[in-house]
Amino acid sequence: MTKLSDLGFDPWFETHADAIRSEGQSVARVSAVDRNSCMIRNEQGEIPAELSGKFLFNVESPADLPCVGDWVAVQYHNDGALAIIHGLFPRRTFLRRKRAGTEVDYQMIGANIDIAFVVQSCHFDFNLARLNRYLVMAADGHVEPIVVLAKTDLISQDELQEMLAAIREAGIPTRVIALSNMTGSGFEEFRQVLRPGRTYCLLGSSGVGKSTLINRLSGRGDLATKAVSGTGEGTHTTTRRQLIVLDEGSMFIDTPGMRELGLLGASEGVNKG
Ligand SMILES: Nc1nc2c(ncn2[C@@H]2O[C@H](COP(=O)(O)OP(=O)(O)O)[C@@H](O)[C@H]2O)c(=O)[nH]1
Ligand SMILES: [Mg+2]
Repeated sequence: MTKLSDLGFDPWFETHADAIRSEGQSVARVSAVDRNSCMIRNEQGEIPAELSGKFLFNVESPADLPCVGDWVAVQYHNDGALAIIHGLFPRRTFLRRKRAGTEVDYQMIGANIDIAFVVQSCHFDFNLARLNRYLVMAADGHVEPIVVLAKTDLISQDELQEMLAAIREAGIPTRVIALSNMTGSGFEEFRQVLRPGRTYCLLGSSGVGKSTLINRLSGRGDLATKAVSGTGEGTHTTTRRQLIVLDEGSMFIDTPGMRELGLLGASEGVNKG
């Protein structure tokens, strides 16, 4: 059976448990959030969850709502087939974006992420300003970043060296992993970063190779999309955010593309979904 610690519940969260969880309540992790539904993961598996009336009543901003990766206090109903969310644990780390038109209102993208891989494709996507915006976003939420330069098969060794040099010249000290999903070059270095019970996410434009990378990790192909339809909903797949547990125990939060993150400048938004 899965333990909560396998899902990332560690002593830091444990110290908050008494304040958040009332008698008769359990701890679970939010594994998917859709427009008006969510799922949680516990020791048994994944089940639908709803917010208690009192919880909803106390919500003052979107950031108060559970997001994928959050730890929550829940009560089970229907023989454990439904969870009611009563409380939200503090977030050790988070990724969030400003909501359009406001300075203070944030939308959560994911919580309790240990490492964010900021993925750019060497081929068409490499852009230092955008890379910096992602790194700022990670730093803002206390998430450790690692830069991934993907599709190295499409450029020469010299071109790759120039990109690596450009990153250093821009004063970015972040670790960089260069890889190709086609040849497998660099993949082992990427895989070595992953640890069971830790949570990762892939950030980056559409088309840079994020899903291909997750599918390669899972070794099963198409896992990212299967996990979506596997919940039986499947219609709002583009807005859905979900937690994927890989066989070796590491977890990935599948985040949407950049346009949705509000990071795209007007000139960058065309033809990338
Ligand atoms: N040449 C090359 N193509 C890749 C690589 N990784 C992914 N692709 C292709 O790039 C396209 C977009 O990949 P995808 O994983 O869907 O990107 P995502 O939008 O970031 O999830 C697909 O056609 C992939 O087959 C790579 O390392 N090299
Ligand atoms: Mg994708």
